[in-house]
Amino acid sequence: MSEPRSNLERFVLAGVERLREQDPVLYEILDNEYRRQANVLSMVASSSIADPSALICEASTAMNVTAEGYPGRRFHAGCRHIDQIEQLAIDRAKEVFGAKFANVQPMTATSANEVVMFTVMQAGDKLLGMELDSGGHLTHGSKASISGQVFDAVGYGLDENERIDYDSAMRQALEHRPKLVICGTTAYAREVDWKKFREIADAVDAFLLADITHIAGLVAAGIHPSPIDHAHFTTTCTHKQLYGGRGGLIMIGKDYDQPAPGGKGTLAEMIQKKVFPFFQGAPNQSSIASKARGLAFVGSPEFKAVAQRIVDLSRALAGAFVEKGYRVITGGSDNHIVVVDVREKGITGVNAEKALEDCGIVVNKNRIPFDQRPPSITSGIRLGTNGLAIREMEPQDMVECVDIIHDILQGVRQESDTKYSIEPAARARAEEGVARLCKLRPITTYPPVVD
Ligand code: DSN
Repeated sequence: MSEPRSNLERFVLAGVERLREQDPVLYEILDNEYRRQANVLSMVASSSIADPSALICEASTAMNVTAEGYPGRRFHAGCRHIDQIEQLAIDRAKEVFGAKFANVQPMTATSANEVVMFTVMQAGDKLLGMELDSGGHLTHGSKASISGQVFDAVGYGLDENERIDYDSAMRQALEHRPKLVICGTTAYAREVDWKKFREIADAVDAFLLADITHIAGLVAAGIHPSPIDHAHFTTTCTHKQLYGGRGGLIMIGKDYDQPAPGGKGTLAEMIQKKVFPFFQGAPNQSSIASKARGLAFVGSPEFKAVAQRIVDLSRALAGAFVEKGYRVITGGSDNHIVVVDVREKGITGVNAEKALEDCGIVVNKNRIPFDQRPPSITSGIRLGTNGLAIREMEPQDMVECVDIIHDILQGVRQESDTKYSIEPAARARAEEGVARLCKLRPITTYPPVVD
C-alpha cells in the first residue's frame, strides 16, 4: 500500500491498527465478515455491495460532530464542514431524482416513512397501503409496526395474475377515504404504476407516499419510471440500490410547496420539522457523508450500466428458474427481485433459505402471494441481483447459479417445517460451484481476501 497522503488516510489506518491491538475479538469477527462476503453469493434482494469509498465515509470523524438542525441553522457550533457534507448530499439527491426538496437525515427508511405519516396524519387516521403478504412493507400499515398500530390501516393486494390490483386499491380508497395512500413494494418483481396510484389518492383527496426503497437505483437510472412528481412524498433507504451508507431519504417533487395539513407551512417545511425535532435528534453525519458518496455513484454515467445489469441478471435468473420447472411469482422480473415458490420441492421457504446458506448462497425466505404459512416459515424464497451486478456477473452466470440452487434444493431432505438435511454429495458440488463463481466474478471493488 502506498504511503498515506492525507490525515484521513492516516486516521483510517490508525483506527484499524488500534482495533487489531486493543480489541482482537471484534477485529477478527469483522475480518471474518469481510471474508464471508467475498466467498458467498449474496442474493438478498434488500442488500447490496457498497463501494469502499462509501463505507469509509461511515468511518470518518464526521461521526463525532453533534449537529442538531440543518445546514446554516444548527443548535451546536463546529458544523462548518458538516454543513458542507449535508448540503452536498441534499444537492445530489435532488439532482439524481429531479426532486425539488430532499431531507437526508432520517436514520432509516422506516423512520422516513413514519415522518411522512406523522406529517399528514393524526393518530387514528385511515391509511391505505399494500399488504405485507402481497409484497408491501411493515411500515405500509402492518399491525406489527407503528403504521398499523397508531393509524387505522386498510390494505390492497394482488389480483389473480399476482399483479398489483389497482381496481381493488381504488375501491378500498373510495370505501375508507384514507388520509394517506402508500405505494412501493419489497417483494414485487414488476413495474409500479405511480400515475394510477396518484389517481387513487386524488379521488379521495389523500396524500400519496411512494416508497422506492427497493428500486431507487433503477429509478435514478431511468430504468423504472420515477414517482417523484406523481407522489406527494418519495422515500427510500440509501444502502440498497443507492449503494451508500445505511439510512433514509425523503424527497418531494412538484408538490413541495403545497400547503401541509393544518395550514402549518408547506409540505417541505413540515417534513423538515417532523424529521427534527419531532422524530430525531442529531443526525448521523458519517452516514450522511456516505449517502452523498452513494448518490454520486448512482448519478454517474457508469451507473446506468450497473442498473441495466441488475435488471438483465434478474430476468436471466427468473428465466433460468422457469426453465428448471420452478414457479416464479408473476413469471419473471422487471427489476432486481425474483420470488420463487418452493412448495413443489416439498420444502418450506425457511429450510430452502438455510440449506442454500449452508452451501454459500444467501437469499431470504419470503411469503408468496396467498401463502398459508407464517412469515417465520413461508413457502418461497426471494432473490435479488444488486450484489451480483457489482460482481459484474453476466446473464449466462445466472444459469449456473440456478443449476447450483436446484442441485441443493433437490438434495434437501425435509424432516419438519424447520429441520432438514442436505445430501453430502449435493452440498460438496454446490460449495465447489459457489467457490468457482466467486473466483470467476470477484467483488472487483474490494481487495481480494488473503488467508
Ligand atoms: N424490508 C426489508 C426487506 O425488504 O428485506 C428490509 O429492508
